[in-house]
Amino acid sequence: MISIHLTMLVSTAATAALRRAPSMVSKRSMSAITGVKGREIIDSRGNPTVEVDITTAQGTFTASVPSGASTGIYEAVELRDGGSRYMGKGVMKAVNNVNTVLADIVKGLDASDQRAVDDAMLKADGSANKGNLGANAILGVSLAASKAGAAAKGIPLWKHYAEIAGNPTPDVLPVPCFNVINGGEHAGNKLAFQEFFVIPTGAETFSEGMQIGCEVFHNLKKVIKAKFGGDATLIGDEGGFAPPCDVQSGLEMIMEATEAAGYLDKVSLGLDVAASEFKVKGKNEYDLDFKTKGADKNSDLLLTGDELIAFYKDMIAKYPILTIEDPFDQDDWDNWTNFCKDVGKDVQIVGDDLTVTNPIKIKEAIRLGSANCLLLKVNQIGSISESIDAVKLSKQNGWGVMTSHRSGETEDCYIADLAVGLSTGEIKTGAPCRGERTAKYNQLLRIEAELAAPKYPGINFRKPGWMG
Ligand code: 2PG
Ligand code: MG
Repeated sequence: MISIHLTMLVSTAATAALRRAPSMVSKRSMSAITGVKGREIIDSRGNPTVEVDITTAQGTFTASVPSGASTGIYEAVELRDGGSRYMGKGVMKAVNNVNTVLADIVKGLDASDQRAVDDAMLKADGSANKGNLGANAILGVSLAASKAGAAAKGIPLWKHYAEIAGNPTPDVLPVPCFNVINGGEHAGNKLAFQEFFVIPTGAETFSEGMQIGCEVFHNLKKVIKAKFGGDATLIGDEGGFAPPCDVQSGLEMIMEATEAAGYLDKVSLGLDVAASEFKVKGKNEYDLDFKTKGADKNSDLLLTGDELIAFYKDMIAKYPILTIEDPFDQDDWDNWTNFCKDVGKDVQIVGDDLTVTNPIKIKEAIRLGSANCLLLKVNQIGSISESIDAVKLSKQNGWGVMTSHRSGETEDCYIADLAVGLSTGEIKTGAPCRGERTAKYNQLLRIEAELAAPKYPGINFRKPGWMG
């Protein structure tokens, strides 16, 4: 009975489609959004996050939203349910906003017109920080629409992003920054700094860079095991090791692993300090022992802004460090500015919590000379169009742009397409370990294979070509 009914339905639809001559089916109607469906899924840390399906005549396109742990206080609002379900981290309110308000607004819009889709949602939210509908709800729709838009044009996602942004040469693969040691809020060790990058600046191609990153990673495991035993080779939130080391011995072990792998001439290093996490409130001080409480605390690790600058300069002199992210707290503009003016010519100073992918904050950092690179995190601002605005503004002012994952991730890999489409020249998406991290690196390997003449900027990752 049921199968007869279904057959009748299908044949009625088929007849209707046949009656429409192909020329009558406009491009607009092929890419018009006909369905929007949100749901709650689970991220790499076991917390709920938003996934959205967008349907057009060409099918259903799905995207999901990442989530940070060391979030900046000026990021767009991630709507969480509160209460006891999932320790308050449920996202059913955001999902409901996708399925009601946002679905009503975007249905009928052309998915390939990203700006129109995003603008309509921003208008409906009406707040400065997406606090009404939730940046996680809005971004889910924005991302899924971008995938539907690429399909409507019959082009890969990276090319669609390039077209939206006006990038005529989307042929540059990003230099991968592999976060091989995890600390800060991303690991249970005492290490204050959050991320330690191995950066294969001396590779000739992206795939060679991948190989170098993986081989150094495996060698690092051996170095850590020899020093601290097997228990110390457990991994943190972004797939890097989380040994009981301090900053300098972490850098030392990475150098040792790089030498053992035979790549001393091909590897540079980088740091994400994530210093907002350990700024002492109301004082010009940073507590590098912030994870120790009570009497065991080491007061030698309490540094003033000047002392922290001196420490960075010492590390820069001793190790091949080319990039430092969030060296100071998100509101500590003076130390940012002093430091960037001092070392910014040779070392990239990356704004994450400071700039939150927000053009207003980026303009201020440009005006003061507080940073010289944008960390691009789409969920800090909450839409693809605004993310592109942030990238163009940064590039037009001579900044580098590092595309970034979040510490809570999904298997979705659109940031790989974004890095190529916007020629960001650099990307960080964790260690070459854990599926939600390798999903992005693997998508970059696919794009590299697909491009006719892929470029790899290597040491020129701060100026990869297209400058907005
Ligand atoms: C960062 C990120 C990603 P989180 O600080 O740069 O590595 O961490 O997503 O926790 O903010
Ligand atoms: Mg950061």
